[in-house]
Amino acid sequence: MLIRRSKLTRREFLKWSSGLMAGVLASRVFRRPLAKSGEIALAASPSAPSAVPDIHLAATDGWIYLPGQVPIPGTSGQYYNPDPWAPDGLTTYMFGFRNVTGMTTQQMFSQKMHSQASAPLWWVNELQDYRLRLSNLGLQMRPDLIDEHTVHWHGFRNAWPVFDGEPHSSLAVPIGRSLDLFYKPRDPGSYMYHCHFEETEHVHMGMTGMVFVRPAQDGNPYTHNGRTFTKFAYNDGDGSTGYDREFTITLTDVWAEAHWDDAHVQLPDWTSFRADYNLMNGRVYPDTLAPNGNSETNPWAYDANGYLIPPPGRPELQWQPLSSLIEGESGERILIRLVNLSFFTHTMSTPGLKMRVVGKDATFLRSATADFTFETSHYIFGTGETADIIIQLPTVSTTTKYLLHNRDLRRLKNPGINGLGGHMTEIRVHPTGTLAPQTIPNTNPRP
Ligand SMILES: [Cu+2]
Repeated sequence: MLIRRSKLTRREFLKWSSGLMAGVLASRVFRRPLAKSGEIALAASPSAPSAVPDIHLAATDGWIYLPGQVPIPGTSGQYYNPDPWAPDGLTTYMFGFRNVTGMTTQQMFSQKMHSQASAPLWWVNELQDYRLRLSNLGLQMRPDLIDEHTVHWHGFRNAWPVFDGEPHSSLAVPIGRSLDLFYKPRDPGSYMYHCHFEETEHVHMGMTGMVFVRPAQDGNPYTHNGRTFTKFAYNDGDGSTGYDREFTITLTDVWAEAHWDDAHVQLPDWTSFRADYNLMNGRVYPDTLAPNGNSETNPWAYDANGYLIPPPGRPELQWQPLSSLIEGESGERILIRLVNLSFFTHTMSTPGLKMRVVGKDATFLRSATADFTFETSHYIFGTGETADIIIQLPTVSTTTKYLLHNRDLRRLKNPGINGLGGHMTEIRVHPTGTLAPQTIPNTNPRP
C-alpha cells in the first residue's frame, strides 16, 4: 500500500478510479475459470463423459412470424407487431436458443440473430450421463447489452449449484464463451428449461423450451388392456403409462410491446405486462397445424449455413420449427407432455376425448399404496408446471378430428384477426395403416 502525504489530485483520483472500474468490469466480463479455458473441465466426473457434448445450444436473438397487428397507441399506422425493423416475412423480435450440435465453428457463429421459438426440444434417458454445452453468441440487435445467458433445467435436482444455471448462486456464460453442464437424471417425466439471466426479460423474450426424461422401463414389453407397449411415461411396472406416439406442447406468450421495446432500444415496464399472443411450441393457431420444419424424419435439419429449413410452403415459419399437430391411428394411445412457461394459469381441453393425467411436474401420480392418476376433459395448470397426459384414441373407420385448446376465449385469438387463434391444435385420428411408427416426438410420419 502506497502511503502518500499529499492529497490526491483530481487527475490522480480519476486515473485511480478508472483503473478500479476497469478492474471491476474485467472481473465481471472475464470470469476467471471461463477466461482460462473457455469451458469448465469435467475431468473429475466418475463416468468421465466424452469431450463431445451430447447437445450444444447457442444463445442469441432472432425474429419469428406472428400473424395479426398490435397498434402502437396514439399513433396511426404504427405497430408493435409487425415490427417495422423485422426482416422480410418476419414480425417479432425474440431472444432464444438454437441447437448447434455438430456444426462447424463458422456455422455456429452464423446463427447469431437466428434463434428459434420455442427453444430446441431435447430428451435424456434415466441415469444417462448427459453433457450440454451452452455458447453465448451475443445479441445482434442490441450490441449495447452485454447480457450473459444460462440453461436452467427447471426441477432438476442438481447435486452442485454450478450446473443449475441460476446465475445468482452459480455462474452464467458471457458473450463469446461456452460452458459445459453435466446431468445424470434420476426422475423420469416432463420438465422445462430456460435462461435464468435477467429472467423476467430473457424468459419472456423466448429463452424457454422443453426437456424430458425417458424411464428406464422403456424397451421392455408390458401388456396393458390387451395391448403390448415398449414406450412409457413412467416406470409403472404394469404398462399403464404405455403409449404409441408422444407429443410435447409448450405454452408461452408474447407481449408485443416488450418485444418491440427490446428491438428498438427501449425499456419495457414489466408491471404493464399483457399477452397479445398465446403460443404453442412457438406458433399460434392455425400455424400450430403446419408441419415441422424440413421433414417428418428430421425436423431440425439445417442447411450449409447452419440455418433451419422451413416447413414446405411456409418460409416465414423457418425459426418456429416445431409442429403441434397431433395425429394417431384408430385405438392408439398418445402421450401429451404439457408445459406451461407462460405467465398465466391455463385450462386445456380436449372436448370428446378424456385425458388421463398420469404425471405432474415429473412425478408419477401413483405410488405403491395410492393412485392419484385421474381422468378429465380439461386440465388446469399454472406457470412453471408440467403434466403427462395419456389419451386413449377412439376406434374410427374414417379420419376424425378433435381439438386440444385453451378454454379461455381470451387465449384463443390473434390480435386484429377475426376467428380462432392462439392456444389451439388438432388431434386427428386416422384409420389403421395411415401412419408409420413414430421415432421422434411431435412427428407424424407416413409409411
Ligand atoms: Cu438469457
